Amino acid sequence: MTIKNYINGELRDALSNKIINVVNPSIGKVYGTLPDSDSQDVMLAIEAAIEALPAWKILSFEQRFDLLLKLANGIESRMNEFVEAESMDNGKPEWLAAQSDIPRAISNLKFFASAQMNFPSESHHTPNQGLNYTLRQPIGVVGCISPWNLPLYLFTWKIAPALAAGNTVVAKPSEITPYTAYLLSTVCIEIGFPKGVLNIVHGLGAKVGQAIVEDKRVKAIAFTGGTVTGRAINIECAKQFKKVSLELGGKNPNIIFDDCDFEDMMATTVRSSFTNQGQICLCGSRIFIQKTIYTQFKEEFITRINQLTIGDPKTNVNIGAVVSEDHMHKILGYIELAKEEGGTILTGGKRYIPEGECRDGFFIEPTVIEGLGHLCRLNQEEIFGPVVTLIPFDTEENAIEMANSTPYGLACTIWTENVKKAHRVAQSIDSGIVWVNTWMVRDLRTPFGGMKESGIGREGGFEAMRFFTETKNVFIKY
Ligand code: TXE
Repeated sequence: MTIKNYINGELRDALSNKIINVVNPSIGKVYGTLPDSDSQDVMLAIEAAIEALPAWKILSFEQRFDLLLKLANGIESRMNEFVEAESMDNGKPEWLAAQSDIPRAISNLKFFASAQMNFPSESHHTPNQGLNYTLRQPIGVVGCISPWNLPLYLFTWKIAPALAAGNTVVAKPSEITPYTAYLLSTVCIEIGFPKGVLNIVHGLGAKVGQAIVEDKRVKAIAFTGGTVTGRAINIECAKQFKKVSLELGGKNPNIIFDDCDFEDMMATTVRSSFTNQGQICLCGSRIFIQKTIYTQFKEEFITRINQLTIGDPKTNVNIGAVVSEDHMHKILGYIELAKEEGGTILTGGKRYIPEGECRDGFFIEPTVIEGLGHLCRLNQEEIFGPVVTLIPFDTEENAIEMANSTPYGLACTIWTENVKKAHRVAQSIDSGIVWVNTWMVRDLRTPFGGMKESGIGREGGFEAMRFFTETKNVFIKY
């Protein structure tokens, strides 16, 4: 498989002709190559985006709607191909890509196709003086940089509102999972998407990503990825006063009170801990359990975790491979750290070696750890793998204090049947998203993003449309 850049409507190699290998993590083998692009390729993409901008930004809503819908339908008509590619590239089970990643990528495009038609602007009458109205205009050329955990899902989460708002785009998918973004570029060609409006440049973050961020002609950056990278991007954008939206890591608390619906909580907590091998920024990695039900929780949780199946993502397993060998070693390193910090591994804790074709794949057993203080590194740093910690608490105040004790503030889940308590805790938690008695229910109209080191700004619904537009107030004297 030879993945190519998509620049000015054409599939191209990197100008340098350099390539990078791309690995299927479930078998641990190279399956293809992607262009090792650099600033020269980014330059071409930016020039194409500049040229395409005047026509794209004045397109009628209906025309833009039709084109974005065609992209969505183009993915849908090749569903199996996208599902297989996403699973092969990332290691996630095919059923998960089929139920979640690819349908959600389609929804992102459909949702923002329609959102741009309904995106309101305000007007304010200033008594006796005149009328203000707000224009929300395209920014120009924007950069979208996305990670490997939910490859097409997050890629489209950025490019869809960027395009819908009338911008042209230079996008960079993760070099670890480039396949479905490449397939999307073939859909663009199939449906005759206007050239230069969307450009996809593959390659390393330090070359391609950085070149997009540093170029002054790129007027805004929407980034999802690690906090360390996010900080570097933020610093560069600050120098240029460039608009930036950052969706970064999390260390999300899952707070379980003794008055919860135990069965519902248990089934959901298994999912919120280990879906996508724990590689979702919204996974609940720190599980706080009220002391009164701690033992009951622990026994039942371990029983359920031990029933999870791991292995070949093409089969009906619960848990597939983690994304790469490096990432596997990072996660295993954290498990070692847990032991050094005095934690007890209740289940898991090792690399898993399946039989057959996947024996060289990068699998880790779902791992549950107890006995660690809430301030130790393991409970402060993002692991981003199938590893959770159990932490007992006494009171509501105690739970809130520990939940808020990390530098992150992305998402939180609260389990209680007491509605007053649910509201109290929800308003006291430092996080951009709170779920009560559920996890990862996403309505695309709602604001999405994190506090503290989990990011800056909000995406989703009109928040994303606002990010991708420049706001201008016009005042007309009576
Ligand atoms: O992500 P990076 P990495 C967390 C998770 C993970 C850690 C590191 O904890 O272990 O981050 O993962 C591009 N300028 N999350 O290193 O590097 C890169 O090519 C511009 C959380 O794989 O942040 C890719 O396209 N771009 C997370 C994208 O940034 C740069 C999802 C993300 O990669 C760049 C992923 C640079 N200097 C990891 N350097 C979440 N919040 O969902 C890299 N990139």
